[in-house]
Formats: sequence, structure tokens, C-alpha cells
Amino acid sequence: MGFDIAIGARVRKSPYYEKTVEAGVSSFSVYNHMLMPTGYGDWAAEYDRLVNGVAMWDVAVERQVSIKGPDAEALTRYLTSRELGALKPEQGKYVPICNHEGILINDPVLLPVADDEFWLSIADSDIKLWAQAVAAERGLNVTVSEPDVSPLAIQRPKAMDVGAQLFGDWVHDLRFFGFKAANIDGIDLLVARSGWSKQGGLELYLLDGDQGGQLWDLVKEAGASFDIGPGCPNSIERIESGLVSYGADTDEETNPFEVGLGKFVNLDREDDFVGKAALTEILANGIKRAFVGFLLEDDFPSAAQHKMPVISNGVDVGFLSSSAYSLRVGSSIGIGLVATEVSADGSPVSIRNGDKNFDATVTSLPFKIK
Ligand code: THG
Repeated sequence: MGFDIAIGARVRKSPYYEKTVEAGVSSFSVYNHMLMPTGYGDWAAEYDRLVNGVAMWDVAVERQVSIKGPDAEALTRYLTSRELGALKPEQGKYVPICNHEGILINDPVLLPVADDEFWLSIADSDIKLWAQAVAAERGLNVTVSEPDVSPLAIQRPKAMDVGAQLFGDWVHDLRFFGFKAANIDGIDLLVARSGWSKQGGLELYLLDGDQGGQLWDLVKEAGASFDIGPGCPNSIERIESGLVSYGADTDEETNPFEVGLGKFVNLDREDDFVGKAALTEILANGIKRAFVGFLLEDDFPSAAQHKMPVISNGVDVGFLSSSAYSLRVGSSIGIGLVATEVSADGSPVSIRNGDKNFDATVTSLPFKIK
């Protein structure tokens, strides 16, 4: 590119920022108004660490929206389409959020941190403002804020061993999205079993940003004998796994049914929630698009910077949002949203990249790993 991207104070830095620079970070994206590492210059090593070893990720961009007060549980339940049932302390849940038109506006992880306080660990959209507005309009007694909380992820397959070395064997007993408070060398944390990869692992929610460097070094030290190294939410692994990336895979009209999140929309709930009427109508009218994989030609350019149009019989039928070369599938692969008419396994389509068309075959998610 013939230009630099100017990053000022408005684009926030993670408490691990200096450490990621020391570790050789080579690219960043911007997520929740913050810099997020997206690579350390050796994609093959980073992928191998995630799939076969252990990696540490600066995911401080997963900001927490704290909902606190007498009506905190009522607001939390009203914001998500999911029936939360009995909320247990120390057990998180995946809780998609829609607007009043039934359009997906975020897909957070919910952490019940106290009887009267719930955190939404958000994807890339301004849910603090949304929750503040919904609370005020409904006259709910809550305070909605963004606390100083910054997750550092340790991802698979040796992540639990590194975690046990740091905190003790109890980490093995955490259920998926379960979490517990811990303290290590004077650093207060929540230790959670989660992470944005099907490989799984732990997320350490640092509770004081001033201790970021110290936590980074502790994890690096504990991981040394497991050959830990830096990584980041990995686009190759997430395409293989078919994990939705809000904002990349979604557009202004995407509802949760289209991107495989229908199981988190409980229309038979007795209480109302934002988008319930619209989602009921959307489902009754039939779902028009589906989230699919694409098997691509080997010379397909990876790291799409735009949504690329998907074409069938000369007609625009959707978009590809991300692509990469997968060693485990043995092919270039992609992910995207297409009309249900072309969503069946094996459907031939073509994908337009600039003025070039590439042949592609639609395939169901997750990809079959060799
Ligand atoms: N960690 C934390 N916060 C986050 C993310 C994270 N906030 C934004 C984004 N990632 C939220 N999106 C997801 C999407 C999927 C999963 C986790 C976060 C996930 N899903 C499992 C699956 O698809 O198999 C389980 C879903 C379920 O059945 O409950 O892990 O990564 N802190």
C-alpha cells in the first residue's frame, strides 16, 4: 500500500500492547475501537501452535459490558434471544443479541459475575450504548459501563496444562464457559474455559490493566516448557471450524437463523425480548440465506479485504467474507453467506474478486479435516 494508517489516541491500546510489540507482532486490526494483533509474521508457525501446541493471544478487544444493579438480570434477559434458564454463578453462556428488526447486532459471551452484575463479553459493536439506551427507555434500574477488564487467551491443545501449572489442577474441572476468580502473584483474574477456536482453552480476564505486562510474562514463563508462542484469533482455523465472525460474516440484514445461531433463538419463551416479534415473522416467512463454506481454487487470493460477490448463473447470490489456505483441508477455503437455493453441499458457484471470476464449490460447515 502507498499509505500508512494513522493510529492516534482514539484507537485504544491493549494492556498487553508493548508485550505484543516485543513478541514481534506484524499486523493489527481494529476491533471495539482498539488495536487487535492479527499476526506475528509466520502464519504457518502460528497455525501449528494453535492446532498442535499452545499459543497466547492478546484478546483485550473482547471488551466487557457490565450491567449492574437491581434490574441487571431483567435487562440481560431482555437483551438476548436465548432462554437463559436458571443462571448459575461462575457459568457463562453464548448469548446472541438482535435489534428490534431481528437483525444480529452482536454475539457475546455472558458471564454472571454476581447476583446483580452480568458481563457481556462482546464482539465488535457498541453494545454499551445499546444496553444503556434500552435500559433507560424501559425505566430499568441498572448501571451499564465498560470496566477495566482485558482477556488474555491461552489456546489448545496444551492450554489446560499451562493453566494447571499457573493456577493448579482445578482448571481441568472448569466446564465450557465456566469461570472462577483467581489470584496469582498479586494479580486478580477470572479464569474461564473458553476461546474463539474449536480447539478450546482458557481465557484469563485481567482485572487491572496496569498488570498486563506482568501477566503476559507469567503466562510466557509457565508456557515455556510447552513451547508457547504468540498467536491471535486464527482466521484459518475459524474458517475450517465455521465460527461466525460478527461484522465480517454478517451484514446490515443478517438474522441469527442465517448464520447457524437459530438454536440460540427461543421464540417459545414466555417473556418478551428485543426482536422477538420480528424473529417470529422472519422464521414464518422462511430463511433466505445460509452460512456455508467454499472450496476454492489454489490460486484464490487469501485474506479478503472486502466481501466478494458470489455468482450463480450470472446472478449475485451472496458474498464470501474470508478465505485462506488450509493445510488440514488441503485446499484454499472460504466462508460466506449465500441464497439457500445454492447452499447445498456441492453447488457450483463463482466468486468475483476485482475483475476476475474464480470457480468454487459450496460445502457445509465445519470443513472436513483430512
Ligand atoms: N471470548 C470472549 N468474548 C468473546 C469471544 C471470545 N466475545 C466476542 C466473540 N468471541 C463471541 N463469539 C463467540 C462465538 C463462538 C464461541 C465463542 C465466542 C464458541 N462457541 C462454541 C461452539 O460454537 O462450538 C460453543 C457455543 C455453545 O454451544 O454455547 O466457543 O472468544 N471472552
